[in-house]
Amino acid sequence: VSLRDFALGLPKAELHLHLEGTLEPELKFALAERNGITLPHTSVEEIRASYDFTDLTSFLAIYYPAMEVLQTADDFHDLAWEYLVRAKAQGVVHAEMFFDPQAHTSRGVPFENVIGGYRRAAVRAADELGITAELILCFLRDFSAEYAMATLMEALPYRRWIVGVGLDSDERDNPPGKFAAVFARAKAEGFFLTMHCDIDQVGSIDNIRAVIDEVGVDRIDHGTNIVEDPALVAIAKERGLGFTTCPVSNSFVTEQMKSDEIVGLLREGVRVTINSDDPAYFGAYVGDNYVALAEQAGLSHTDLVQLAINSFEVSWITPARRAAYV
Ligand code: ES4
Ligand code: ZN
Repeated sequence: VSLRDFALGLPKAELHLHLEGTLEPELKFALAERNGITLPHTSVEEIRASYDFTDLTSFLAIYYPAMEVLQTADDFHDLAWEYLVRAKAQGVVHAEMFFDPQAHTSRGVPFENVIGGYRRAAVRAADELGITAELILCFLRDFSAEYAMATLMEALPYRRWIVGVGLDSDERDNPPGKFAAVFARAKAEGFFLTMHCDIDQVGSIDNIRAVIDEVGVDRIDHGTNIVEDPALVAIAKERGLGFTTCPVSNSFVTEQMKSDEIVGLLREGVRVTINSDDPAYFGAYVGDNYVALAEQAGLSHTDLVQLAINSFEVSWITPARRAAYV
């Protein structure tokens, strides 16, 4: 069996996936039509061509405006459902999916539409695809801590539908400490915690240290700059901390996949995982990311198996949550 077939067929969990980053040009076009929105583009090909960026800032400047087509609960359902169908074809048997409610509530879309549509797709995936899916509420770090706290409060009535909270968007000038109180409250409410520590940010290693020591996260999203501090790597390994890395995304927002860092951590026994981040924008779903990293770094079939094992070990599947599906 070819490396590609092996990588795609390998049962895996996807743990770093932004649902808003799964908006394929075809669906964007269809939703614009359904909602009577006039896009600046007249075809799917033009939308695809507009998904063009060179770094994180230019990516986010395309990413947020694209979401205007998402309005009703059905829209959010359709987005998540299409992702889950694609994910299944990539070997995903469990997905923990980020969603950015503030990217929608900030433009007047009710929180209920967002979470209601996403949850309906997750339940449907268990029924019709035989795969489990959970939601992780992500705060946008370029908005205020007060708005994040208000969003957390708005989410509490839906807590059974949310496994954990995360933090994403532009890390520059928005260090983890800005959200210390929000994450302390989320932890007290029983949510698992993760935060993005993006690649090669100013002060990356200090942010990673703060996220481990002060916030007390259960996982780190990206976080491969941790290799700059071997003592911190040793702590991460000892605690079994999970890292959700995204090779193809890295190659878009920086110059490279960061395969040396990812494989270095894997060889040291740190629980690194491979994920897709924003697959509609980066052109690679999670299995494709396994293949890309394997080809770049010369990984063996056994390495890929270890990466898949890691994805289950650092997932937030718990006996109680599993029981809720059966
Ligand atoms: C993101 Cl690549 C990336 N970085 C930061 N925040 C994000 N949200 C979605 N994709
Ligand atoms: Zn991400």
